[in-house]
Amino acid sequence: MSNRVPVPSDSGSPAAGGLAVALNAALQQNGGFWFGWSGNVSEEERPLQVHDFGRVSYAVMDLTQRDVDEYYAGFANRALWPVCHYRLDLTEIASNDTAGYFRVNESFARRLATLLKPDDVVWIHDYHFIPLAAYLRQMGFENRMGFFLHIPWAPYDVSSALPAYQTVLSGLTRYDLVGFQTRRDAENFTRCLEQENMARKVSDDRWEADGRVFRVGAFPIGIETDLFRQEAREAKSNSLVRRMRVSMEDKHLIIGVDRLDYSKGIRQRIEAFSCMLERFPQMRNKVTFLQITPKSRSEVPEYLKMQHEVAEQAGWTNGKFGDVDWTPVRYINKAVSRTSLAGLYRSARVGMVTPLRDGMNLVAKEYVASQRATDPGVLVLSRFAGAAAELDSALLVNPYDTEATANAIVRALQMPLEERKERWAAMMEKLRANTVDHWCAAFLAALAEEPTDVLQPPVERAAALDTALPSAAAQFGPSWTGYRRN
Ligand code: GDG
Repeated sequence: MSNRVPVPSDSGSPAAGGLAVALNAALQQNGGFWFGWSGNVSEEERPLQVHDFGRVSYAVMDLTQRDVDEYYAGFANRALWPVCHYRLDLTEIASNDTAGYFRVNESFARRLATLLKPDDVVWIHDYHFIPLAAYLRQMGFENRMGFFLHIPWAPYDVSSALPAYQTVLSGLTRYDLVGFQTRRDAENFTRCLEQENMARKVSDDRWEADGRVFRVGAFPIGIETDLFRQEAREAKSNSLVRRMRVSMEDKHLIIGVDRLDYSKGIRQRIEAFSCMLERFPQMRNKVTFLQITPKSRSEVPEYLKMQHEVAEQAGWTNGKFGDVDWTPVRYINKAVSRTSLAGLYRSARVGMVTPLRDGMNLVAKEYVASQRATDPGVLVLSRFAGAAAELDSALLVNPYDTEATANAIVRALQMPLEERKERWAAMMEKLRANTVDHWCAAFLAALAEEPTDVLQPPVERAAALDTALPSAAAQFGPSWTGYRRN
């Protein structure tokens, strides 16, 4: 289950993108449902729309405008997203949104309940659906249920700023397996449990809450490494890649690819590029920075604001350093095809992946996978991306430190071939050992393992979730008419 469902087109071909492909493959193997929001808004309650392709059924439901405003644009993207990315300054708390989040989760749970068979395994993805298992458990479902968080989990002092924090946290204890991208996220989460006295450790990765044992682990997501390499190799003939190469003349290409999101540090990255041009004048007219940034979540005001900020930073750099025959920053707001992307990565001497905070960051992995073994480019990677735990042979930077990032760009541009090859080979080894298929299989295998632990009587602790959930509904529920954001 995921918020968006990649329903294949009538041709039956699965949606592109590593995650969709991996999950489709796992589902095709075992047969099953992929359930979530259709992406459509409808004011009447319409039946589930089910599309069958092979052994997989894609079941989607519409949401009302109010649902979308409160659950998706509201609680998920204005509270959970910023808090999980350590941005309390951008967090907006509105009781209507909180109520909407739980209401919509309950409604998804009710719909899912009509599909569930007793031996079904349920795998729920991402921050939109944290309390889903709690609702299903309340309805009496004892199926194996796993949850994977694609974004970071912040330390206690940050996480606890979430509205309905305890209810959200205890909702996660209702799964059999809770997966995070990195050890750091998993530890942040278990420390939150300890701090709230909500669960006790049974063994290395097993915890107990209210008589149920659940597992917590790190499952770093991967990409389709070989396929991406192949796509990059074949992109030689791609017309967009060719046009780009011709227009570059003999300059080096630096590339950045991100959804337009404040967590990705795009403005700070362009600033570091500017700083590099300022401090190293010999680099002027020798490099071009291409930033590909499809717009996202434009319905959230903070995203509109940053669209302007990034555009302004790019314009400022071009105005200051550009010349009649050289545009230092090429900033585009549209998406390009996956093949073009792979080809552009391969053409770039430097890949800049400098988020201020990121669960994993697949662009870092895609950039590395796309490189030529004989002449690989250099990855400049933020220490605050989950990918840094695996890709520690990249040039790791603190994206808040503009001058240090500028120095890293120069170091990357001047790095001798031997060092580039060594660093790249070390990273490729990791990417081959942990593809998206491995990730999928590892999570599902861990989820299938039944706990064998013999439990001691539970220790006394804060209110059990079964009582906390209805009270959350009452506290934030429809009868609540308090503060409403304009
Ligand atoms: C979340 C977490 C975690 C981007 N522009 C284009 C394009 N893309 C593709 C990239 C990459 C994907 O979008 C972005 O993935 P990321 O991992 O970088 O970031 P999020 O979207 O924030 O994803 C993240 C991820 O979930 C998976 O668990 O790694 O930390 O935030 O695949 O290539 N693709 C095409 N054209 C574009 O213009 N075709």
